[in-house]
Parts: sequence; C-alpha cells; structure tokens
Amino acid sequence: MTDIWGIVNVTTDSFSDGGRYIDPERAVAHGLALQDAGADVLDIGGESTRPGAERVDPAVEEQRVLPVIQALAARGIVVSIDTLNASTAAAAVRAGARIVNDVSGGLADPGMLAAVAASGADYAIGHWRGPSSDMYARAEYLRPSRDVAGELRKRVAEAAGAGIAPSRIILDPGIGFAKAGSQNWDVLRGLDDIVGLGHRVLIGTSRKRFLAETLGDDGASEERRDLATAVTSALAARAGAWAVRVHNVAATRDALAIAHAWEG
Ligand code: PMM
Repeated sequence: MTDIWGIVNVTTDSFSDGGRYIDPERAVAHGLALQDAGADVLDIGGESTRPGAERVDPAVEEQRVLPVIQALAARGIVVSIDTLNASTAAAAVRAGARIVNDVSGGLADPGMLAAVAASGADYAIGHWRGPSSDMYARAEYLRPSRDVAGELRKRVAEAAGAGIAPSRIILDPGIGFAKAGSQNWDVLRGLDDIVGLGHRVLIGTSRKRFLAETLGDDGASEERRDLATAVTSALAARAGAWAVRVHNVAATRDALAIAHAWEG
C-alpha cells in the first residue's frame, strides 16, 4: 500500500494554506486530524517553497516547527521535517522527526548532507535547480524524466559520499520545482526512469498549479485541485510511487483504496 504524507505547513505564505496553521496548537490539531484521516507520515514545514517565496530565517523556522514536531512525535507519529536548512533539520530530528525532507537534495545548504548523515534520519532528496524565486528560468530539459533521474542520481552519489546509507534515501522528482506546466506531466509519464534508480519514490502534486492549468482554470478551487491530486496520486501509486505528499489526506486515501482494489 502506498504511504500518504499529510502536509502541515506552519507558514504565513504557502500557496494553498499559508497562515492557516501558523499557531502551533492549530498546526498540531491539523496534524492529528490528518493522522485520523489516514496519514502515515506528517510533513511539517516552516518555510514556503511556492514560486517567488522569500526565504525565512532558520531561527524563525525552528520557532514555528519545533513545538509542532515535539507534540506530534511524542504521540508516536512518524514526522518529517520539510526544510532547506541543515540547522533546522538537525534540531527537528532532536525534537523527534525521523525523516528530513529537503526539496533541494542538499543543494541549498552545504551543511545539509553532513547534518543528515549524523542525524540517522531518512532523507528525502528533491529534484531542484535553484531557489523558488527564479526557478522557472531553469526549466529547460531535453527529456524531462531522464534529465531529472540523471540529476537525482548525482545527488544520491553525493549523499552516499557524505555517509547517508542508500537504504535511508527517498527520491522525489520535485513536481513544480523548475518545471513548467507540461514538463510536470512529462516527468510523471516517465516515472519509471526515477523508480528505476532503486530507491523509494515520493510524489508531491498536491494542489499544484499545473493541475489547475490542466483543468483550464488557474484559479481552480481547493476542492477541484484536491480531486485532481487524488487522481494523480492514485496514478503515481500505480506507476511505482512509494508515497504521495498531499494536503487532503481523506480524498487521496479513498483514491488509493480504489486504485489498489483495481489491482487486486
Ligand atoms: N512540494 C512543496 C513543498 N515540499 N516536498 C517534497 N518532498 N515534494 C514536493 O513536491 C514538495 C515538498 C510545495 O508545496 P506546499 O507549499 O503545498 O507544501
């Protein structure tokens, strides 16, 4: 069965839920509700990576996420920390996080790989070509899924060189990161190239712009984006994804249950 990562953004400016859970108690309550709905992992983030987002000071980021991680991990929940910063990753693991989710795969902070290696946590490596502020300028590919797989392979080699065992590595093609509309579909269509690298694969399409563009409505509602996300998540599971990262856990849980029933 494909795992579901429930998203808890403790931010002021994430594209779909910014500001909703900036209060730690609300963030914890939201995390517990996602767990009730069937999340296997809760992914806690304190800095938005939406297109054009400004960077957040690591001290502010830690203030936002650490109390939430502590409260959820203390209940035995598997928690992941969504961060670009080595110091935040290390502090989050001390607070109970078991996975470091770094959408830059170690490229944003030169200290990240060593921090993860020392922490003993699992490491989700995202495909990334540069900060969200200007990532679309880097969206050039010959064969998107192959190019992404090749770049991820290099990140895995660096991570392994830094002492992170391959069994601890999770790969994510970074849907929406330095990828324009149709390139996201190219990557998903070619998911075999990434699954073929032999690691667990995580896919995050949740509520992203390319879904709304495909629906022909850039301003598509949360409900419509959640339905689109449930469909892409079920298809990703069928294509070999080990986990999907979503805002609306209940919708994707149902979609995965139906897709798994189809497979028998
Ligand atoms: N997308 C976002 C943030 N973190 N982490 C992983 N591993 N994969 C993703 O695709 C990803 C991520 C941006 O979405 P959000 O602002 O809704 O969290």
